[in-house]
Amino acid sequence: MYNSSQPNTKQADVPPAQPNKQGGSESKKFEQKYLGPVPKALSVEGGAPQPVDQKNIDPDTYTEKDKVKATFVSLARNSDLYSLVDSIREVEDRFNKKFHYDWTFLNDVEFSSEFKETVSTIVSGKANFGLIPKEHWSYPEWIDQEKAALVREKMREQKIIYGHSESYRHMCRFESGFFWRQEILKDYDYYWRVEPDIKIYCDIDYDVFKWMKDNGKEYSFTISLPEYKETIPTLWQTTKEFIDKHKEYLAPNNMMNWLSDDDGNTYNGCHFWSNFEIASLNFWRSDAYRSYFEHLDKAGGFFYERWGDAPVHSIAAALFLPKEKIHFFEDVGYYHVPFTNCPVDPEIRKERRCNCDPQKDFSWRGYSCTTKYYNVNGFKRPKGWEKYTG
Ligand SMILES: Nc1nc2c(ncn2[C@@H]2O[C@H](COP(=O)(O)OP(=O)(O)OP(=O)(O)O)[C@@H](O)[C@H]2O)c(=O)[nH]1
Ligand SMILES: [Mg+2]
Repeated sequence: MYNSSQPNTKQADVPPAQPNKQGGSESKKFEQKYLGPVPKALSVEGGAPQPVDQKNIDPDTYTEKDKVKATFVSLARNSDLYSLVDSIREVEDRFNKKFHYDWTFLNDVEFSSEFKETVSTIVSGKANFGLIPKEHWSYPEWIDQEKAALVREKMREQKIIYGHSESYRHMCRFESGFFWRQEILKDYDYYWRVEPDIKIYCDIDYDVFKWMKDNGKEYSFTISLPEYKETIPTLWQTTKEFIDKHKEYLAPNNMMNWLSDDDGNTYNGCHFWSNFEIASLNFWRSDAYRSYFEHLDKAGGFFYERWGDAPVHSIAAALFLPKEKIHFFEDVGYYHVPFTNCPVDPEIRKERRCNCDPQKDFSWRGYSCTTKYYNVNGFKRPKGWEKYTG
């Protein structure tokens, strides 16, 4: 709402702030979309749903100093430039042109001048470019590289998605254990991960970072689904060994029952699709996560199997955070091939000017893990979800 070059000047496309008086005639001028996400409610058996408390962002009191230390983060190759430009455009148009948060681009080789010049012209905040140190994108000394190559050969024959790829493994290990350690991110507290070729379908008229911070959220997602089991044969066993040694890291009120259908014995594969994340960098920087990552990294599964950053992040968030710190953004509208999140309630699509087809929404389908997220949290599902299950 406030432009860094024009503090206290409201953007034209956000309505002027009015006193936030409940019940007064002025309150009509506030719409939920300017104050935060659509509020969730708890299902109460036999009773009316109970709204979940949400500390909204009052545009009347929002000033430049309320901005959070946050940045977009995009890991990309030089060859991803024009696919990433499309994504940046989406995020800028729907959100960041109103807030001007910085963008941070990371690469394992130097960005080309074409890359830097092109993205710099379309971001509305500052653009940072980071070169990933070699030790964050290479084999640790305990990995047997021949064994790793044999695994890739076998996974190619088995046609496991990205199973043959060496760079994909470095990418997943980097996104799990290293992006949040980059020097260039040290002054930021929150980030929004943006990948090439994504879409944002709805207007986001409030500051998502501030909303996350004010409401104590540390991790958020738009799509969740089960992982391909062939990519993570020993991830759960390795996780259980860690938890057995470090019970102190398990959050009270965690979401183990979202990850497991038998009290932690086996993993059901549910994970947040990490190509979209708005989250706290400080969560990854915590002792619990650092020590979990180190344990996984020593076990070698990033190379001897094909552990993805999505299940790794998700297991950590679900176990080390209390469930109320994990938020489902049902109203931003998101696409990354091949899945879509599109609000199924027409009122929400209208209010937030979404340009997506609810028939393509993945949230309420049989294969989605978002249904289970609603169940374990006791949330009431959005109006009309039952028409979008098949
Ligand atoms: N610098 C760099 N970035 C990479 C490399 N491989 C992947 N990335 C980036 O890492 C992110 C994830 O890679 P993707 O290829 O999109 O992986 P994915 O989302 O699982 O698969 P897709 O369905 O192909 O999108 C993207 O932002 C890529 O631009 C690499 O070798 N170097
Ligand atoms: Mg991708």
